[in-house]
Amino acid sequence: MNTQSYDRRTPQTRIVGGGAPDASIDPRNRGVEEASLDTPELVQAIAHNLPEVDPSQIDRFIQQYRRLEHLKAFLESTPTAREGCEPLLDKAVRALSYQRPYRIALVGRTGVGKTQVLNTLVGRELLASQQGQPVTGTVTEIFQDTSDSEERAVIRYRDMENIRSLIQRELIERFGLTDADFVMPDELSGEFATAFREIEPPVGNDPERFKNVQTALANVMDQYLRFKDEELPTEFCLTDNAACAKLNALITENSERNQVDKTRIVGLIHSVAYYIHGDVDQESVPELRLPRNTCLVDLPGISGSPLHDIIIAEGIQDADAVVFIVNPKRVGQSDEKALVGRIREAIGLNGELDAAEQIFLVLNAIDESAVDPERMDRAPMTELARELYADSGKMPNRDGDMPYFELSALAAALARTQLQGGTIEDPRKYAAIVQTLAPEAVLEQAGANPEIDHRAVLARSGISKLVTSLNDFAGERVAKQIQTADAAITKIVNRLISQYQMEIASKSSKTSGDFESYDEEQLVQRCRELEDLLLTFRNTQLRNKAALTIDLRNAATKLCDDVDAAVREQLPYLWKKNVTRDTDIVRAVSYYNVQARQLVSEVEVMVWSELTFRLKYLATSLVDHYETAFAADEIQKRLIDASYGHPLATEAFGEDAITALSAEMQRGLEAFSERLILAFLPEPAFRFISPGQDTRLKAKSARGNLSGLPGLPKETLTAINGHANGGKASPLSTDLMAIVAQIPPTLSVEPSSFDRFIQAVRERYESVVLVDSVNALVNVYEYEMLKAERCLLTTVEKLFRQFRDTRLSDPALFERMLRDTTDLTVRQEINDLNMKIDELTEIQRSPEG
Ligand SMILES: Nc1nc2c(ncn2[C@@H]2O[C@H](COP(=O)(O)OP(=O)(O)OP(=O)(O)O)[C@@H](O)[C@H]2O)c(=O)[nH]1
Ligand SMILES: [Mg+2]
Repeated sequence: MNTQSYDRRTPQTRIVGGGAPDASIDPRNRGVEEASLDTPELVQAIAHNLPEVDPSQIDRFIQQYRRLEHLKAFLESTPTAREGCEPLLDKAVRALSYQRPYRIALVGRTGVGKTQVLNTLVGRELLASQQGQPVTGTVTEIFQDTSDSEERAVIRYRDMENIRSLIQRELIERFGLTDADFVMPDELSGEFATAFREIEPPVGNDPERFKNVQTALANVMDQYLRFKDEELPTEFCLTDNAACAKLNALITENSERNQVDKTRIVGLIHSVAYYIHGDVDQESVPELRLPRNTCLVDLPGISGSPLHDIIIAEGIQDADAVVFIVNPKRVGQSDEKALVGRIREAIGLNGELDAAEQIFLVLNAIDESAVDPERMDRAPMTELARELYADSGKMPNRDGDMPYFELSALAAALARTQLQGGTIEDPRKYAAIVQTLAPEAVLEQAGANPEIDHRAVLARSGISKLVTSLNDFAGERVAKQIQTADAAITKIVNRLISQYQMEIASKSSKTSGDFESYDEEQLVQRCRELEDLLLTFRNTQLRNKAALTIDLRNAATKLCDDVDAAVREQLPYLWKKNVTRDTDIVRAVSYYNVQARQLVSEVEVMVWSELTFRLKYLATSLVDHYETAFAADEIQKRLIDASYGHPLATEAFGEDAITALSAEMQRGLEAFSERLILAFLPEPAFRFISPGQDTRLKAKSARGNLSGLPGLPKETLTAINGHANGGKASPLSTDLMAIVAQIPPTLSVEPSSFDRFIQAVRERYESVVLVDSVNALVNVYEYEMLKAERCLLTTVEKLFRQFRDTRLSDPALFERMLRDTTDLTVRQEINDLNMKIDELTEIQRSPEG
């Protein structure tokens, strides 16, 4: 036998083992404990604990269970939402706590046979029952089918907390005491107990009733103070006779110990829980089998004492079914009706189910009835039932068309014992009961021990009808539980959704609220900003065109210098190669003409190819210029930033994209520059030797007119120049042949001798490079820039079209766009609320609906 140190501050030890639930006072403690179970395990656990349900019910139960889990997680993450939901949430949690046993409480006046009914149902004389005086003294819970090896009972004593809450509930609240009448101390003490007894009944209350409750509570307090420092036994092995005797002495009202004030302790016992193996031989009386995980609760008799009333209220509080037992001898007496009021009051605390369905009215000990059951007057019972089910709208159909059961618990117990092969103490009494109750069950009258059909007796006892009814009710209970949970969850969810919707409405009214069109506008705006950025960049470039042209012209001048240098370097070789000395002046002149022309045309080709080659550098410098300006204005960065730094933007405007863009520009400008010189070739002014020059020189030589050689005659020069320059003499239109003719025809020539020629050559091409080519390249550059701009604009447009489409489904984009919202907090709050509503809507979808 275990003992428990009865320290006032020590919380009561929890009842463990047997797979039975904690019989804690607060029903909230019996929540859904194994929320993390996987579905198959959950199914198994539910099927095990609710064996009366069918598979579809299990499914529905689990669906509600999952909904509840989801809702709990939601409330966990949103503590403010919890406020006000607690009662409904508790209701749902309670409804879905499949581990909670099916609780059947037995109530009725003392001696009506409550304990006898319980003993009959468990199939043995487990609890004390006796005629003539109150026996059961406390809430007695029987958990069957324990898996513990040893059957045991566990007593739970009242602690100071419990006594304080009893006083609060039963005296202060019930009788409307105020602080002026009475202040509850932190500690219970002898002084307080004395003062407590002297509290006067508040006006407007029945003083006798007040005194009774006051005395009952004072007695409990006395017992507490008397035993608070004692080690009180809590656990009792039911196979140990001495332990059982000790247990009965503690818990039964009529035990010797409880008769004397000094040793009386039953008031201090909150409850006793029995963990038993149940009916080992279920096959013998299957009609008396109750659902698994049933907890039968025996209670003291009503009206026995105010404390009993309190205990009954505590015991009934969590009951699923209440078996209200009356005795035929008392039916119709006025105080029986008064009991009904108490019962209804006690059950009203629960309030979840219709009282009519929940209360099973039983007329017990029909074997004792003076009259034959066949001719019994049932009017008083019907009257009582009417009283009991007064406002429930309908009378339940229990036994035939009667609103109550008629039974003989004793006859049933004796028959059951016989069917289980047990022996009964007093066969004569059994025979007598059978004779009155079920004469047809007497098969053969063989002296003192007649042969009896025990099953027929059991049937006649009426108990199996009660059991069947309780079993059916258990099935309904699960359906009700599912319904209750569904209703509670749906109610919470709907309430929260409408609350959030109202919050959104009120928040929206403070801002424009229409975020969708706000987003659209924002995107259009952003897109326009980017277009402006690119246009501004282009315009700035165009405004700088004059400066760019000057820069480019400087570069072109340098280019011309390089061409000159190349010509200067090459000339001595060309000179040696082409111009020979001949003493014969006439021959020399004719050779010379040909040779000089050869030289000039070789220089011409060289210059053209040099130019073509070098103009590419001008193209490159333009691309460089573009890149530098692009970087200086941070165009790339601004494009990406304005596109919310979105991954699509970093890709579209990334390094690779920009490099590709300038490569394209480079290609365009280079291709153009390569053909640029070709474009000028038909220009006579650009040609080093005019087309007609050759023949004219030949004709001149044929006529022998070679005057001016090595210099050419003035008119010849004029004629040539005039032709080369569209008939007009120009300072540039110098005849190159004539200049060559002025160079001393020696093999090695002073480099400075070529100066005049080189200068004349430059005069030929310089303006084409510095003016025409530069202008053309700048124009093409402008065109290429526009091409690049168009390309960027198209990308921007495409990107923002994409943004508009994915705005809501792309959290990164949405988040970034949110930052641009002027009323960010409100927007954020509304967004949060919308997300909550989304989650709740998911929970809202009830499989029941
Ligand atoms: N003849 C007859 N006697 C019964 C029947 N049921 C119970 N009794 C007897 O009535 C007496 C009281 O029965 P209990 O079961 O102790 O009554 P109770 O309602 O538990 O009484 P309290 O515990 O005091 O509230 C016992 O002697 C039982 O044997 C019955 O159906 N027929
Ligand atoms: Mg009893």
